[in-house]
Amino acid sequence: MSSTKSGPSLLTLQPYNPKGKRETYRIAILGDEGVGKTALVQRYLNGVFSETYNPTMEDWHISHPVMDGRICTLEILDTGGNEAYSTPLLESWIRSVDGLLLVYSVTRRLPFTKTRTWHRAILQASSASGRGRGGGAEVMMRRPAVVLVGSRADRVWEREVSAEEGRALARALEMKHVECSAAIQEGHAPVADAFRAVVRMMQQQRAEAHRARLLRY
Ligand SMILES: Nc1nc2c(ncn2[C@@H]2O[C@H](COP(=O)(O)OP(=O)(O)O)[C@@H](O)[C@H]2O)c(=O)[nH]1
Ligand SMILES: [Mg+2]
Repeated sequence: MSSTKSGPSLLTLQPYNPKGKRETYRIAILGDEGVGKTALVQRYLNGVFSETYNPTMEDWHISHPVMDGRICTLEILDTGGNEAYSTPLLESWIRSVDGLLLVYSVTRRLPFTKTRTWHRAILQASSASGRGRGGGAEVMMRRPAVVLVGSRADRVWEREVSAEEGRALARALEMKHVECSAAIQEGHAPVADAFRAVVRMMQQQRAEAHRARLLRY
């Protein structure tokens, strides 16, 4: 006689959502000044693109992406990328989010090279003990989900960083990689793919943390 299991299997990765509440995730957009962080956010949220450059200080946005037929809440912190940022501010941003889009421009070599420095800062901030979001031990040890985003892919004649270099760096640093352009309408430029990829990674991390907790008890 076959038996039917009730409840989710421990081995099935489902987003942790104990009371059927809407899942909420928080991400920050990091990367050098002028690489296209704000343009990505504006394309994703409002479907618009502006040629005008307005430096960002620190802007919060909210969106409600649909993942697997369910609406979730995504809080987005758009940062300025100014090198004068104090380390404590950068660390507090990194510790307050579940995931990050680390952005470089495919048209500029230097910001691409500096993604390694940003990545080191992310690792340092997220491994500092006792100060993780939520305070739980498993939260302290977790690395945020990171997607490496090569922006301005429409500027093919200005390209300085190949797609393969981007993919190789992402592989080496255990990140996902997406190339996109905020200047081109969705359908041709997968800006939303970058956001969906980080939400998917955050869902998986949360499900894994939940499973680890269940296995401990
Ligand atoms: N052609 C093109 N220009 C872009 C793209 N993304 C940003 N820009 C331009 O690059 C400049 C800096 O972009 P912005 O998003 O403000 O950079 P941030 O400092 O990283 O937030 C602006 O003039 C944008 O219009 C893109 O995908 N394609
Ligand atoms: Mg900006």
